[in-house]
Amino acid sequence: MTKTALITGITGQDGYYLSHLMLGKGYRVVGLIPPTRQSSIVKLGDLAERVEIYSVDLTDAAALTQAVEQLQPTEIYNLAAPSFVPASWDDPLGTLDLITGTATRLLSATRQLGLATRFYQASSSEIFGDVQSAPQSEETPFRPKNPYGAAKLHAHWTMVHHRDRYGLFACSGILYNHESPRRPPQFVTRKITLAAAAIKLGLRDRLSIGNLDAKRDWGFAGDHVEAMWRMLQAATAEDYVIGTGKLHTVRDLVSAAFSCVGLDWQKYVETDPELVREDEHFQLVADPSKAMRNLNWKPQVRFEQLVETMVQADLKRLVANNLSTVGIHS
Ligand code: NAP
Ligand code: G4F
Repeated sequence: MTKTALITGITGQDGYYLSHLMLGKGYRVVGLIPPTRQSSIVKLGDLAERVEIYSVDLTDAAALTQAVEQLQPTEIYNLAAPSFVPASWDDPLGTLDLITGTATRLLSATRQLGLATRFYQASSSEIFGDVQSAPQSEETPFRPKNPYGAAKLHAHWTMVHHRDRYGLFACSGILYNHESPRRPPQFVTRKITLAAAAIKLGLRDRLSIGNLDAKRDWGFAGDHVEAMWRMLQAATAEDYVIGTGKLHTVRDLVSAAFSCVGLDWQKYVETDPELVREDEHFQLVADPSKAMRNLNWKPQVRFEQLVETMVQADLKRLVANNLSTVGIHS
């Protein structure tokens, strides 16, 4: 029988890579998209015709339950979230409601309907927040430092409660930063690769950036969605830390991106104190050994390859757009 995968946040970066993976495995893929966000379907590009769309407001518990009852999914991937961390300070309650609320509503629906649906919660390294040690594993204490991290932690605990109390097959992937040419331009990787490409093509001459010494564990989105799927195929429902285990600075990122286009980054990059986040002294880096051991998962794409792919994609896109500046964000 054909398996059905239900995905919230299907129009985001991970939604695209996960849909691609699931379609390749023969799943019927259904995206739950709110009526107000139907215009985002265009972001699915070549997959728009291959996935099904179910229009539903993710904040409407009854409508979500009806969707789950009708679709009878084999697996649910709950990816929808306002995912740009600084924005969560502007709307903490909206962030909490969408992230925690959607997880709770979907888990409750699965439980009430008595389904054997397997549930994936898109958690984040931001739940570790102000870490006291590095790298972080599934045993590391949670100390979120922003409304986004707090909402993701609440969603995580809600999932754990449903697993422990009701026996649902549910798990969290605690994912570190993962990137691709589909990453929106406000995130630092894409901001940099887009700027390097635009400067190379003579479309702009500066890039303003925040803290060059900030560090992250950057992997490829395609690798990380593979881990999501593997978690739901495991014999037991468990949570996993997913990342490359390697730290790089924003300076490394800028240097790698500009060297892809043969430019000296120091001539074009300026720092803007307004873009520096407070209190970023911590080192968020994964210890993915549990996923490597239990899921036989490991990242395939190296940092330099990832940056190169993103820069080349941005060059191609800008050239294809007739060198227009559409889509360039400063
Ligand atoms: P993304 O590209 O920002 O996509 C987010 C998705 O959520 C989009 O489909 C977006 O719809 C939808 N969404 C946002 N706000 C919404 C709202 N108020 N109501 C309904 N839908 C809403 O994020 P991603 O990079 O694919 O990440 C997928 C998930 O993993 C997210 O939950 C994110 O928090 C989490 N995560 C990501 C990373 C990472 O490094 N990428 C790391 C750890 C965890 P539109 O397309 O209409 O905007
Ligand atoms: O690309 P970022 O904005 O991603 P951030 O905040 O780490 O969050 C991403 O990863 C999380 C998982 O670890 C996800 F949960 C979350 O949804 C999202 O996908 O910033 C990365 C780093 C930060 O240290 C930031 O301070 O880059 C630093 N940075 C330095 N200058 C900058 C800039 N970030 C942005 N966006 N813009 C800058 O100019």
